[in-house]
Amino acid sequence: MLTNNKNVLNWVDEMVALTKPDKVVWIDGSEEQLNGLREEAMKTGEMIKLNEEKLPGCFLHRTAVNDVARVEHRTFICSRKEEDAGPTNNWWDPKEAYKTLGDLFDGVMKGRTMYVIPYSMGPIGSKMTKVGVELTDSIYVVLNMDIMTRMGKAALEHLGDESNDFVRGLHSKADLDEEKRYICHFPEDNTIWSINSGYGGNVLLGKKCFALRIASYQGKNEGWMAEHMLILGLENPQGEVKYITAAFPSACGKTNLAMLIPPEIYRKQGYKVWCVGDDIAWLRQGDDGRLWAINPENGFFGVAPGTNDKSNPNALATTRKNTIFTNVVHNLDDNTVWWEGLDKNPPENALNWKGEPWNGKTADTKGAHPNSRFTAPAKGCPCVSPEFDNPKGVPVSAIVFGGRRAKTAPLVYQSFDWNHGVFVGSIMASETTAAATGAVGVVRRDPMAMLPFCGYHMGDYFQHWIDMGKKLGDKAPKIFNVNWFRTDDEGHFIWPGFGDNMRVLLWILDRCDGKADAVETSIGYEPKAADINVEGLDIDTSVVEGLLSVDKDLWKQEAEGIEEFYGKFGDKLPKELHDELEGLKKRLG
Ligand code: GTP
Ligand code: SPV
Ligand code: MN
Repeated sequence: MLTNNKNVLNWVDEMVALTKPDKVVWIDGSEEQLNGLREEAMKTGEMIKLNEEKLPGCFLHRTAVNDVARVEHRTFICSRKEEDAGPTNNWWDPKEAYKTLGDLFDGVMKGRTMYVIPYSMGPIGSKMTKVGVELTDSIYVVLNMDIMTRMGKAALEHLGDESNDFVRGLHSKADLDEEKRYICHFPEDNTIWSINSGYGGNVLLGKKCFALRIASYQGKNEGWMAEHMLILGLENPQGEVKYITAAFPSACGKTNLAMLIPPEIYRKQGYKVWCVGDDIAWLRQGDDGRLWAINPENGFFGVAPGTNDKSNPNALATTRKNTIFTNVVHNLDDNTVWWEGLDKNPPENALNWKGEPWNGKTADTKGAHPNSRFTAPAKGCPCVSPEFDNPKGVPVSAIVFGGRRAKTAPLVYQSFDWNHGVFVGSIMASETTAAATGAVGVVRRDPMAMLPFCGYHMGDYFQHWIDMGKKLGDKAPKIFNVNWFRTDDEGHFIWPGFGDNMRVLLWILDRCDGKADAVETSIGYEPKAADINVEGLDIDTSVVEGLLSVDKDLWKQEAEGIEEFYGKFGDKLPKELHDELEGLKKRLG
């Protein structure tokens, strides 16, 4: 045991009595203990050790074939009142959920070991940090939590001997039965129960379950925000760094933007991008009145396919050491890994993500799962921010929303003010991706990229955004929307994206500094096409004009869609957002 905290000890005892493991192991975070677990997982085949010379400290893991993504239809918010979960969440009466899952958890760890994982979300010692304890029967979970969080003794020391303010997470793989797979959140009890899955977002309980669903609820009650946002610092040639947070839905480009390498023309001048976080931001008003952000995580759980030397060299470099790969191709010739979009040289003698023989030269099926991922320590990233562990976090100049929209949304626009910015975030829509089970490529509303992650009523969440704006006043960050995914008539992306997104970020920061002009349109402020620098690109200003065009007919349809979506929230829709929608309709004529 690593603590004298009775609240922790009593709860662990209770869960041991329920799940009845043969053995209980407290995870202290030491390399020695972790190495023992790696050995054990290699013996059972749960983890495959990769080529130590080419990929030192790296492992491959394959999940069950029916268990490769988040399961939104089996994810529940179990607040006492149904109304508190709101119209966008699956609600389950907590009494019933505890009963149904309690029966499934009863004796589930017989013949297995329970690992007790204390972990900290946020730098140890930060006022913004919160502690969780996850109980699991999966070594894969322990080894991933080691990368994704600050795990072990230090987390319990941060909690102290008296505090009861920790999130109680219980997870069992059970038998991976998808009919009995449940991811349940009890926001009023600081509790998460997850059973019958072994896939990242369902089982690394510090991530989406705690740092977004539970934390968003805590943030509403305590006056801060938990958001599905990357955090990056952009350094100019004078050495000044300004920070931007950006919310894009799953698999829509957060990791890529967070680690961006500027185009050559900017690199030469001395511009740099620093990565503070790639998925989650906790935001709080600082003593100076501004909004400050920390990344509660300690690693990246990134999408593998499409990651390569051109698209995201920093992410690729990050994955060359101490990384766990999940559901990618295993190259048997040199015991390394491969995925679609890594290079044009797929291995011939390989196993696909299911572990079946696969010849990348002749196969007509994908080798890696589209949602295959890498778990890599943030400290291994060549552009990790020097502020990464700063307990104060970083001050935010701009908040950016964005999604995958083939036609409607322009490359970039700025909101008229904070409340209009909340409106812009609330009307986000994006094509679905492989990050969750279900259809891919279907446009759905995903406000602030939080549709699957908001732990309470989305109408109250909008109100919380409005209230935060009132508190921040004229110190509030400016709010923008971007879309890297507009397509031409053949369905090709028009904007080059990736590193070139820097060109858009520069306009955004210039707007924050009052240095750039804008054109007022019916949806917000847009750059003049000439203000997006296309030097060194294969496109000219007329293409940028196209990317910035606002099709009023499409937007009129959009306004109808928004009205219908807003209808779901009834009385809980803040009046401010209703007024913003009326304003948009008026401007569209
Ligand atoms: P989650 O980890 O699921 O939250 O995803 P994410 O938002 O971090 O997305 P990520 O950066 O991993 O990108 C997902 C996919 O989008 C990858 O296949 C990328 O190659 C692709 N992508 C990212 N940025 C761009 C871009 O600027 N343009 C285009 N065309 N594709 C992009
Ligand atoms: C996402 O789906 O947004 C992810 C991956 O970041 S997961 O941890 O599975 O949620
Ligand atoms: Mn994500």
